[in-house]
Amino acid sequence: MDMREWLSHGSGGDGGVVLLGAPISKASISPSQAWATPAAFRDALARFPTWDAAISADISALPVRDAGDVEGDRLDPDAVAAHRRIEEAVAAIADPGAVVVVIGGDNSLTRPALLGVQRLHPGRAWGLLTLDAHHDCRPATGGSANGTPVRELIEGGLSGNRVAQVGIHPFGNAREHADWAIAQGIHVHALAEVRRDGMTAVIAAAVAELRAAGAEAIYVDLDIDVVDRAFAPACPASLPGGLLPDDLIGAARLLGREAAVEAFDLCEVDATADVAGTTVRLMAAVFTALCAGVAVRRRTAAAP
Ligand SMILES: [Mn+2]
Repeated sequence: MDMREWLSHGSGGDGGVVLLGAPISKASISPSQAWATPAAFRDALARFPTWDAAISADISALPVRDAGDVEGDRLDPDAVAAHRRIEEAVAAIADPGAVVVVIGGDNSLTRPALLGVQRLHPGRAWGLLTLDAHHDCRPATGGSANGTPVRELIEGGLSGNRVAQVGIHPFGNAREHADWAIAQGIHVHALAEVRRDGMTAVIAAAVAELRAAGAEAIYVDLDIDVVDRAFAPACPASLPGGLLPDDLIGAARLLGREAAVEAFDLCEVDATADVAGTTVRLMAAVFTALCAGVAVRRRTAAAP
């Protein structure tokens, strides 16, 4: 069985994974057709098996439900209404104990998706872990955009020390946005730190920081532009000198296994700008790895 068959035949996500597509791109600062990506992503899953040899994970036994796509923003003047639809759709997911995975779409989806999972699990203290070349801490003075979600969430009440960012690129951010992130108490892990210490150590440190700050549940934002532009040509803002594909795949596997992680998003890929399927297949590999992680998490939880 391949990953596409697994996803399309799954009838319930209880205790496993629920996938929701968020085909939006009107809030992208740079031109993007990221609305086209959820469908291309599902097709690319046919390239991947339901067996992850790295951690001996059989994904085929994991419950899954494809909740389909939220109505996107193509016919709207902006992304405002689609953001509302994303939040409502996530908040309405009724698969107990499922890990929610939102497939973008541009990175502006992270704010409504996180607000949605907070409604799904009320009363829990949430943390945000991003893998992203950028802080996404631009002020939302011109409205919600793909460069603003972290700032909007913090200004909306998320404590800065419950945010950790991995893979920040030396040329990815204006100084004032980097300064703002530090001033809020965001835990920043630069690309160079990943290269020096390895992804396993950096993810462990980031999760520990969020837990120490009181986070009981963690939302993981996987912006594919954290990966080097040679491997992520379909991300409008990917850069030379970024992470390698296996860094992000490894991070997804680790975070899939992490008990506190309740939700993911994968974003910023414009499938219409891809080269030889490179970026969309990377996205599919990242999803496969996180599902393998969840499969191992459930197996471990079920063991006597
Ligand atoms: Mn981003």
